[in-house]
Amino acid sequence: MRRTRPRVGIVMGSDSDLEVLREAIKVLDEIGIRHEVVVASAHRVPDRARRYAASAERRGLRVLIAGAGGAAALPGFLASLTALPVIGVPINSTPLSGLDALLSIAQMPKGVPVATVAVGKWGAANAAILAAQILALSDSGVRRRLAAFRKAMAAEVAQRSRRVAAAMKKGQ
Ligand code: RP5
Repeated sequence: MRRTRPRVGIVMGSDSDLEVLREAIKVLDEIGIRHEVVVASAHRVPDRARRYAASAERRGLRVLIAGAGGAAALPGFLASLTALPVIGVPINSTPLSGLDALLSIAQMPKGVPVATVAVGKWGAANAAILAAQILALSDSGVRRRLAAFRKAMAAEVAQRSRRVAAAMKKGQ
C-alpha cells in the first residue's frame, strides 16, 4: 500500500523542545495524521529554516506546527515564507517560563498571522487538534477520526464525573 505524504510539519527550534512537542505528535498519531518532525532554528540555522518553509507546500504539507522558546522567532519566520497556516507553540524552556515565547509568537505584525496556542504541553496538544481541524475541512477521513477523538474525550469527561459523584457519595 502506498503511504501518503506527511500533511503536518512539526518544526522545533531545538531538540530540547521535543519533550513538549511530543504531545502534538501523540495527538496526530491518535487521529491518524501523517507528520514529519525537524529541528530548524530561526536564529541558529536561518537558511535551513528558510529552505524548509519555502519547500513545505510543494512537498505536500498542509499545516506547520512550530515550537520555540526564548525570543521565539521561528513560527513567525516560517509564516513569512509560506502561505500554509502556521500554529505556534510557545515552549516553557526559559527563565521566564515561556512568557517571552508566548508574546513573541502571538504579537505578530499585521499581515503575517501565526495561530498561537497555550504555553507548553497543553498548547502542543491543542496545536495538533487545530491542525486536524484545518485538515478536516478538505479530508473526510480526518473529519471522521477527529469526531471520534472528540467523542472519546467527552466519554472520558463523563467517566470522571461519575468517579467524582461516587467519591462524594462515599464521603457522605
Ligand atoms: C530556542 O531556544 C529553542 O526553541 C529552545 O526552546 C531554546 C533553548 O534551546 P537549547 O539551548 O536547549 O538548544 O531556540
